[in-house]
Amino acid sequence: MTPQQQAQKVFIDQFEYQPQVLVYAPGRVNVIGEHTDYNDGFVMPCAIDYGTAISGAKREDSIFRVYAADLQQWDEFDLSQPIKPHFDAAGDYKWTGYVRGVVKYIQEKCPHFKTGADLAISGNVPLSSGLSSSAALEVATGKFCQIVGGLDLTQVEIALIGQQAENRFVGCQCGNMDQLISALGQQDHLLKIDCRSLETEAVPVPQGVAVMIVNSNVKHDLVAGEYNSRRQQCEQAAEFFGVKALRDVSIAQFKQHEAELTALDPIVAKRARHVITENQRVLDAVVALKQGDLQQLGVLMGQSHVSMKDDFEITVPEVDYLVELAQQVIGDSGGARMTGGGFGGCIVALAPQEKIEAVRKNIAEHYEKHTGLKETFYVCHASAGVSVL
Ligand code: GAF
Repeated sequence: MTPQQQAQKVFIDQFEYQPQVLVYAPGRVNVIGEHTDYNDGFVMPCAIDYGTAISGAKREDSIFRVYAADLQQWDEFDLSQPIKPHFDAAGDYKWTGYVRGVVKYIQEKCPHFKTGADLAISGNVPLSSGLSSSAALEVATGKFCQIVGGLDLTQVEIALIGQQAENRFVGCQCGNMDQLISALGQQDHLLKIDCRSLETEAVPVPQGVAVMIVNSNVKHDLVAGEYNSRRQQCEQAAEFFGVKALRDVSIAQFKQHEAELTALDPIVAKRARHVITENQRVLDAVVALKQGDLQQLGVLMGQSHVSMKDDFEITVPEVDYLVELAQQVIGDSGGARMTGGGFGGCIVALAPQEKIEAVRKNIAEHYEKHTGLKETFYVCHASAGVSVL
């Protein structure tokens, strides 16, 4: 059953009447440009064909009753009262933070929004795997509120409200990539996003090229992880260069001051090197994709992975190994790298479709033997962003 069908079925089971609204928002995989979004830089993700659906209906009062079908958990809050967190430090009921946070910041933007609703949520984005299940839930919630409340909000505004929920309500200082791609994704395209101007450019996935995702099944958790500290280190580096964000530092400028910054703080210097070079790799990857140059794309993805491993220090050995296994088969016909926030999660590989089975086989033969963990392999399709069905 799809998340859409599941959400509708569960709504009827739990609320015992017919839903009026069905929205769906996808997760994402980032092909290149990691930890560049909160540095005002460039990213190039695509939305994937895994996502979160909300089936719901407007109520006459101001109560939000929410049922998370996959977790079999309830939440309830009143839109006429200040909205407060309901989750605990151990991460229990964390999902409620994404829903409550979005409603809270929608109210900040649209203070008249007091429309209560019943909601059933269901999704199939693997949790804690770096494929943005949280952004999918935030964007789906924002879209749902827009529809039931008749609110004048753009897709970009919905995405940025989702980011605020994460930053100010849940406490993860994430950038804007995941919510933007969940809102703006385009079928069969990657989206180059300028995370400062919010300009986007759709770049077609070349004909015959597969987007593979392999989950290491090493769980990552952005709040508990070191994500926020990476962001701080980037801010320190920007301060050193006297700029608003690392986006404003060219590779030449970095090289000129690299020794000085390294002497001052070698860790901060490495973090800056990753972000500054990664921004350029995104721009180069756009050119490579447009020219159908998969070999060059593979080189850039490989460099991106090494940079995340050595300079940003966000990969884990299991993920490094998955990249190695994928690269062994792909050779110079495409590329592979870690995707997402890091500290576990998934790799992404782009290669001609004929390579899919060989990549799958090489990983199946070696990964579990070597790590004791079983991978999960997905072939995904670049998909459209949030929709009302
Ligand atoms: C996570 C964050 F939520 C994004 O904003 C982004 O920084 C990403 O990690 C790393 O590129 O998904």
